[in-house]
Amino acid sequence: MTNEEYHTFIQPYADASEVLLARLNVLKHNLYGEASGEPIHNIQNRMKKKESIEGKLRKKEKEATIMNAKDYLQDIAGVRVICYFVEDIYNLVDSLKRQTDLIVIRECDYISKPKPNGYRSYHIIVGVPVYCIDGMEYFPVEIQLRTMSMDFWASMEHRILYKMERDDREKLAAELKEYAEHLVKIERRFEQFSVGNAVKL
Ligand code: 0O2
Repeated sequence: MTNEEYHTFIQPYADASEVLLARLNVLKHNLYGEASGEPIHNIQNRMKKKESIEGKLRKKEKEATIMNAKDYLQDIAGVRVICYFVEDIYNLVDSLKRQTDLIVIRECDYISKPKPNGYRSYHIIVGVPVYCIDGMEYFPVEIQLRTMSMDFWASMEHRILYKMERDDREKLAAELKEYAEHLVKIERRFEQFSVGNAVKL
């Protein structure tokens, strides 16, 4: 895939991502009433780089073409939503699902069923309608919803272990799994201190 092909290809995915960011920002401000806090701490987004698209296609044993990227990759546009509480994640997912012009392509709840290594997050791939002069087409955007503690763990694990070769892999993986379990406990403790149980001074 040439640089030019990549830039033309990526544009509608970037547009879909922008549409979704706008929707998430609206939910950030109005999902709960004034008295309660906002559900979202911060939102990050990224477009998959050309080299990363090519690498992922090669791993799937597909030729690195634009056609294959469109057919086999659904995480070209990615949005990460960092929330305060687990409940916020489920409320946001419900609200997104009620937006009838979005289509749910795939979802995976790694919160109720964490990965064996301790990874937790809610993944949902939605088809976002993008309108252009030729009409409308859905483009997939992968949304990862996490609490701050899930994000802390996943970001560190991504940095030091995920897809890495290390001699101490097994030992480190066991230690990280233990930390993931500690974080679940801390998260639950924080839930007990949430707004429902507090009055603003
Ligand atoms: P990167 O480097 O973040 O881009 P897919 O791989 O998307 O075709 P799959 O296997 O269903 O299909 O994806 P999954 O398991 O839902 O994971 C998608 C993304 O979630 C990963 O993207 C990671 O960003 C994140 N993720 C999943 N499992 C883990 C984990 O164990 N640790 C961490 N830190 N992140 C995880 P990529 O493309 O694999 O990686």
